Amino acid sequence: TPPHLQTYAQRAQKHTNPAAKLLLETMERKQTNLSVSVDVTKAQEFLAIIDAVGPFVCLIKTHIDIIEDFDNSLINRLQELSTQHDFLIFEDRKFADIGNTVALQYSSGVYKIASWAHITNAHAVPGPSIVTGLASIGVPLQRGLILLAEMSSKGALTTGSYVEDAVRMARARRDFVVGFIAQHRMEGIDALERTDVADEDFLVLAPGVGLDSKGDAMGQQYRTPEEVVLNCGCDVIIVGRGIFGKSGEFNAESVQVQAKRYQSAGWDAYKKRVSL
Ligand code: 5FU
Repeated sequence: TPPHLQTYAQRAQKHTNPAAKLLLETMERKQTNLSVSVDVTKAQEFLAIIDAVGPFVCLIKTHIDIIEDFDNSLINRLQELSTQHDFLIFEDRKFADIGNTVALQYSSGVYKIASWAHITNAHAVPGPSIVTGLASIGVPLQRGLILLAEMSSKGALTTGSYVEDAVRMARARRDFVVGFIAQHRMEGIDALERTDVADEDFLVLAPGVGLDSKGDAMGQQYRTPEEVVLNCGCDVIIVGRGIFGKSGEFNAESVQVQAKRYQSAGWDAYKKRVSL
């Protein structure tokens, strides 16, 4: 049975990467495949949104470098919320350099991403050495890496053989690479169909999800949770502005209404997919 037709619980039992296993267990336990992308620039609003959506998500996605008033206490608070509300943390860092540099960017500097993010991501463009560099830091800390196979933006260059090569890079490091940012499940691509690895299970995290809008003025494109999860076999829906609205306009009640709405839409699509 291909991964997208198995339940998250079944997949959690078999997964060998600690971060992916924890994520799948969390999805099953909380009945949610929703990840909220908290793209706001003030620490207080960032934490308030996370506290509000925490009960409804499996994963909080961050861009830690957009916070204007960052300090280390923010990370402590984020970790407390992660424990309190039972979610994992995904820093959407999109590493894109040589192995030695990304290892330093991942472990060091102001943010020390590896010390708090269960999952981070990288572009495939530098080739396999980017995975080797990040793995040197992430594997000992039981982290997981997501490769960017397909982007959601209009005119993205992530097409054709680039996507296939990203999947080949992931297959070469299954202890650390746990999935893809993509718009479709990758086994659906003919050139990538394989039967020799029965236990291969990559999670597909899909950004570009919205129920009320088709896109924004800067090339973002949205599809519904049903299109993404049921029709295209993605596992996690990533939603930003569809849930929190505009940066600087936090309203706890409306954020929770939207988070519940996306949680149900994502979970209903998943139940249909696995025939529950
Ligand atoms: F890799 C990608 C991608 O292909 N599309 C994205 O939109 C990442 N993203 C991120 O998901 C982007 O940087 C935002 O943080 C988030 C989408 O936010 P939105 O408000 O739901 O459009």
